[in-house]
Amino acid sequence: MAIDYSQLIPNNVDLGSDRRLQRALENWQPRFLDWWKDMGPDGTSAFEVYLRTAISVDANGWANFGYVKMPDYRWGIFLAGQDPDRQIAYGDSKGKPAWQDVPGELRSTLRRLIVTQGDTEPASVEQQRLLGKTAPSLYDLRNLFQINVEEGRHLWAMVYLLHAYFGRDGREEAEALLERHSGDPDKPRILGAFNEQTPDWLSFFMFTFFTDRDGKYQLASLAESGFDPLARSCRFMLTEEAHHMFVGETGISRIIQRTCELMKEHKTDDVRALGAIDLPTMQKYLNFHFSVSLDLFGQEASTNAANYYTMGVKGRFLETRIDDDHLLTGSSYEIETIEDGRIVKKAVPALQALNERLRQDYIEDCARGVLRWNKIIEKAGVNFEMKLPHRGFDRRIGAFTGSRVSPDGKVLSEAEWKANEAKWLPTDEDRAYVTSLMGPAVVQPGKFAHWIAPPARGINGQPADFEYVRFN
Ligand code: BYC
Repeated sequence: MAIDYSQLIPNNVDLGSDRRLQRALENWQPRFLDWWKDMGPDGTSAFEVYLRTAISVDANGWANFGYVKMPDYRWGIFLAGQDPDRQIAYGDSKGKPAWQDVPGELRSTLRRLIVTQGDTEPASVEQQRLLGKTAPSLYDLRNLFQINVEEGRHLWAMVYLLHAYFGRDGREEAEALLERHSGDPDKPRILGAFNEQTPDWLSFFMFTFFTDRDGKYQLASLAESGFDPLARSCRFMLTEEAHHMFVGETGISRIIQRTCELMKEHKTDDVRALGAIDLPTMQKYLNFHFSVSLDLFGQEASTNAANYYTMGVKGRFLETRIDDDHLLTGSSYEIETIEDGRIVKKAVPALQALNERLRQDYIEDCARGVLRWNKIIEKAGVNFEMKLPHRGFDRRIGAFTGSRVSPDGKVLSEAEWKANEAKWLPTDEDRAYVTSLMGPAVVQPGKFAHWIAPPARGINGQPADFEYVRFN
């Protein structure tokens, strides 16, 4: 029986008027639900979760709160409002009207970017599949599920573009998005960080702080795309993304706060003996997630990035606010690289350095969050400072690959690295300790696991003991 998708899938793309598109989505939707059942949050289909659902893009419509069973969540398709006069802001097509359809010569490039973006969304849901079993509170459990359903919606956003604009190839790519799986040796996800595990809540909060923030910067660059439907999709996705980073930042803040409280109360640094997560262990997790996320920006000098820009498919962060010629053909940009065993600064054509420039914007944003974490530590009177490691630390993509760089930016021999690695990155023992603190899930309203402080306020103004998840 035909499903009325304009009813079932809230949307502002007039789905009801396009039979071909409807049929394509009718085909894909049950596969998505099968994937959600098999690879989404484990054993949760009967839970009723206090979720926000977007039913329109305006201020009142994008955050509708209510109890929803996740398989019944209405994964809507929303593009930010259209500016009929929008012009492409950069590259060879600068000043031309934004494209409402895919220019033939950009078809494979755009498809590839949309697929790469789309691939990360279900990947993160897969990575977080088991976390519900060890949630430190109902509040946190609800936030995990909110993020999961919204990553699902972001997948829908990219699948909509593939179905609506890329014909048969697009439909095949949409299928493949459900066939690759995080960490699968035969069919892995496309980007490295999305094949790592997110086995515990410290990892989850670090992931949502660091890796979701890559999402923010990549989406912001794609929000500058000359292909208007992509730009508008990404602009709306960014609205939801902010909550994901909030969960990461406040999650880590609350762990820091709890740890510092225990350190003060018991006048000790040895908080492991007290069942909390010590600050040096948090620093190691930070180092890991930061460096894995830096890799997501690609090579420092990249002809792909130069081509994306020149062709008008992917811009810079807040492109229109930058005061330059938006062509970048004559300018250069300084990147760091390794030459003769030393880290050196080197000017490269600015067009080639766009990945690095975006990475730099990202690093500055991360640093502001770390500063806020340090304020909590300082306020507690504890003598410890969290730091972002050097951008060359433990990298697998780009100029630093194959070199050993310490967190403070010294190039090391393999022996020096080996002698210190356990101080800088989580060891098996650290991971086992953090895992030992996880679970079983804390399910009494208003109660929190011992190692994390309660949040400053509830979701949507709800009280501390609100029943965010009802188990049925
Ligand atoms: N892993 O010239 P380069 C999010 C490949 S997160 C594996 O630098 P380019 C989210 C690259 O494909 C945001 N391979 O590449 C967060 C290329 O391959 P070819 C996701 C990698 O294209 C949390 C080769 O190396 N969105 O939304 O400039 C939860 C040369 O590299 C990696 C996007 O990424 C890697 N890390 O840059 C949920 C936006 N890096 O051409 C969601 C779309 C590079 O030699 N993607 N390679 O076969 C892009 O804009 C670009 O593909 C990248 C790579 C920036 C990722």
